[in-house]
Amino acid sequence: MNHTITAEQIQFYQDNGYVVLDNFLDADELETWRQYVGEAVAARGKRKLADGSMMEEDNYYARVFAQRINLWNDHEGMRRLMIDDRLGKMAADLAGVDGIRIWHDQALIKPPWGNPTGWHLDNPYWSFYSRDAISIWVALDDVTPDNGCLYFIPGSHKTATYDNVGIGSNIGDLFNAYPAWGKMEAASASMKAGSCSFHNGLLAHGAGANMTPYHRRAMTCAYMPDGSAFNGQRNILTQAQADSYKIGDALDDDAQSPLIYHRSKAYVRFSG
Ligand SMILES: O=C(O)CCC(=O)C(=O)O
Ligand SMILES: [Fe+2]
Repeated sequence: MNHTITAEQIQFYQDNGYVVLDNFLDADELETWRQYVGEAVAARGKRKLADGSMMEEDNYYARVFAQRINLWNDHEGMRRLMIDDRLGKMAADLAGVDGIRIWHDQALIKPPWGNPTGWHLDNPYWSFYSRDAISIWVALDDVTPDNGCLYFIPGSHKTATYDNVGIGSNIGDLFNAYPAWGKMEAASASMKAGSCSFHNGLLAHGAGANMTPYHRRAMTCAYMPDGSAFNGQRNILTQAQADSYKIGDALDDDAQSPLIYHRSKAYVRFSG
């Protein structure tokens, strides 16, 4: 795993809200990620969350991507891949924060001829608000504008608010809420399998349609800066968990949101 982050990459991320890192996984690691993601997703069936509280329905959204969340919860290999301090340090360095917790991982697999991913922001959906929230997106297949690579509006994280525009079938609805972004050009992020990108949780992003007869597999993880507080939204929490927090309480439950890296603490690395 190439987990070095240069000062130039940090600056690019801070300015643009995203960065593409080529050759993140080597060939063996890529095979491991593909295998574990394949096993974990197959074992889920239609369950998006392990406890069955979110199920995939047969609708437009299911043809955007198969979404299976927190695979680290119920697949030992995925747990080892996700609870990795090297990933946490990359995220912490790019975001400029001291500690990184997993908010949720997710496999996002566009089916052959899959629908595009509408333009959206991530962080407004989550149970905490942070201008430093960050996600990794790892390409498990080569991605290009042909099969649903990501697109970003560079710099949009700087002017984003927490106004949430749900992802629907009109891919450009976000631009009704943010008309200035609608006049900007998007950057596409073609990547070889094994490369990755990071994007800020308030960066406008989406993905194109899959115009190929093959799957477009991605493994992603959304990270929460350590010290973030509950904002009243349930998102992926159970109702009991959400009920146990008051707005403003720290989301510091290591069983739900493991701290995978902190500058001032030593963490055991689980690799392979
Ligand atoms: O993979 C996609 O189509 C969308 C990914 C995305 O929205 C994300 O990782 O936040
Ligand atoms: Fe997203």
